[in-house]
Amino acid sequence: MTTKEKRISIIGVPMNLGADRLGVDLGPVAIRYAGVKSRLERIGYDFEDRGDIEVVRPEVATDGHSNLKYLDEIVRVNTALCDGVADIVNSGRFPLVLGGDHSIAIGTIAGAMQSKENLGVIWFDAHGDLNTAETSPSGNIHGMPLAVALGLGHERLTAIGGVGKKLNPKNVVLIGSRDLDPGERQLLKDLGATVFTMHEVDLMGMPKVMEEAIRIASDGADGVHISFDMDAMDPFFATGTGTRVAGGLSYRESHLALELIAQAGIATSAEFVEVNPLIDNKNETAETAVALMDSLLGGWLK
Ligand code: 5AB
Ligand code: MN
Ligand code: MN
Ligand code: MN
Repeated sequence: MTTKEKRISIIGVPMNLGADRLGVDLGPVAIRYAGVKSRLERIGYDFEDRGDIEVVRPEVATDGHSNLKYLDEIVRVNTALCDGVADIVNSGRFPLVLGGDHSIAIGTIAGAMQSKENLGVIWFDAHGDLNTAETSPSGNIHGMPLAVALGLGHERLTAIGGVGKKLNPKNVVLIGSRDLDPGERQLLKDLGATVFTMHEVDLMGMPKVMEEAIRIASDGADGVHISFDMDAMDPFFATGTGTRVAGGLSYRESHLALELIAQAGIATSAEFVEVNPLIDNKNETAETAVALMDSLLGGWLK
């Protein structure tokens, strides 16, 4: 099941505990309000909305782990999300997850891996999301999901979806990076994952970056997950996201990247995360996210 077929299920995750910031929990409702259903139906998808995974309010969540804020609740939600995504795939449909902060990639990727031998990932983000409790400057788990998917981090996080089900770094590609912590830089060198920072995007241009990214992520893989953090975009085009970093992807660079993935037909699951309507301008960032989904899902292909 890739985006070349036409059955899709969305699942919302109103998570903010991984970012320790109010408002990003409203991402799924903002994206629905921006018209995700009608947009995808217009492209010809058989559309199903599986609703939201329940997430408790931070005021009542437990928080007892050093430099891993809200670990217990984040484990619970990601375990449910893993099951939800695996169930969507098992019913022959494409899973599209709406965030919520990026800690939910732990559950999305674990769920997508259930039916795959070797899943590739293309990770659009200003950040590496490769911290562990030992390296994180914030203790926020939304800065850790890619490390967890690679098998690094607290064992209760890496165990979600089954111990041993981990990404191979040779099929992991980061695009748009421009704010990497020292521990993340070291880890990237040690792992040998591919990184196209904004420097490479500027030098090579998006067509060449995507040609290589698509080849590397799908080489020997039986599926590719697309994780799109809205902060990959320049803040000019995505105001409503919590950890903005200047100098990001333009509107067209972002769309072109996803259009080229659609054309290659490699995507088997996707998530759009870190939409925060409380710090946005008239829900523009959710609207941009929906337009990006349209590009990834082939709305522009004729
Ligand atoms: B996002 C930072 N690296 O670990 C950390 O938005 C920021 O999912 C993480 O990419 C940003 O706290 C997480 C400083
Ligand atoms: Mn505990
Ligand atoms: Mn992120
Ligand atoms: Mn980010």
